[in-house]
Amino acid sequence: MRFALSKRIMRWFFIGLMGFLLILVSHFPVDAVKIAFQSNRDFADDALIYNIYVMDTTGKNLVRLTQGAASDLNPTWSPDGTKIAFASSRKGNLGIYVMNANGSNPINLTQNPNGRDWSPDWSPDGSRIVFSSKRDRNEEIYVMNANGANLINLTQHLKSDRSPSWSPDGTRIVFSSDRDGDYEIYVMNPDGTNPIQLTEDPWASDEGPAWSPDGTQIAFSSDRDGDYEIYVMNPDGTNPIQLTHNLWEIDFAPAWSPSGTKITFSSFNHILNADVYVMNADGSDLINLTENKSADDFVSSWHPTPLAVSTEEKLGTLWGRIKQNNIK
Ligand SMILES: [Ca+2]
Ligand SMILES: [Ca+2]
Ligand SMILES: [Ca+2]
Ligand SMILES: [Ca+2]
Repeated sequence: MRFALSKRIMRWFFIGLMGFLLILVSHFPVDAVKIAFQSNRDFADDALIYNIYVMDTTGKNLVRLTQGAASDLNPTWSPDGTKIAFASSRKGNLGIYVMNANGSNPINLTQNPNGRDWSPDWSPDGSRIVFSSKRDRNEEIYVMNANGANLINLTQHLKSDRSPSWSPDGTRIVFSSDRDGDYEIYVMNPDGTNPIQLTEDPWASDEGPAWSPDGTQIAFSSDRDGDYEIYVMNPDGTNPIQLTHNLWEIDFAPAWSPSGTKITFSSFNHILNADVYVMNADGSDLINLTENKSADDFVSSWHPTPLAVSTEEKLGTLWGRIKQNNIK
């Protein structure tokens, strides 16, 4: 009797909880997914002056976030979607900046007059930013707090180390380096220890790694078949799969959608016009998102919040956020 009663109470408790969550969900703001990228569309096509723009996932509703004749490069959304880290030459040499997601309040984090800092990526908890820098004459990967404090050189290697991407569980950083003579993909711990080489193909450049949101794959670009294509592989370097087959086009800078079902990448075509493309994570359904022949549009980053359309998906998003906040 007592058992049956407590089961009934539990059932009503769950119905009540689900109702409460549904009411919460209907009032819960869910951001549409946006994609940030860099473009020189406000300047002459051959000008190396870029601003940062956002568009929706169909390439529409373009908004320019930065302005001015300095170059703003490598936009990367913070894990909570409120900020964008980027590299900018607005103080002469490239430095790492953070601005609000609407482009307001840009702050120079690196304050570095020597060499260039570029290619930022966030730790999954948003507390740190990893980036490439040429400040000590060869490219190294540095990490700092998200406010610019506590800068540490992670690689300390005489060859070029670049393009860091943090694993979604926070335990590894993947990057590319030419330390064996040509560019390969490596992983290391977030303190720089235990670097492990993942790819091994002499004469080909493996570059621009990006960890998938579920942690199970690393996308990268490689010219191992003669020209640059987008590949994915397991995080231990096994099972590389070629996703693009765009002969004579330089396909590079892959970036995952928050759900991991799509990948954007950038491509220079045969007349060296760059556009941002999107495809399914298996390489199917390729679409040119920027379709802009008169300017170079490249290096994309997805807003991290998944687009929720149905109530079930909204509930899933909400539940994910509740879990995330509990972990914090
Ligand atoms: Ca180095
Ligand atoms: Ca190689
Ligand atoms: Ca290609
Ligand atoms: Ca273009």
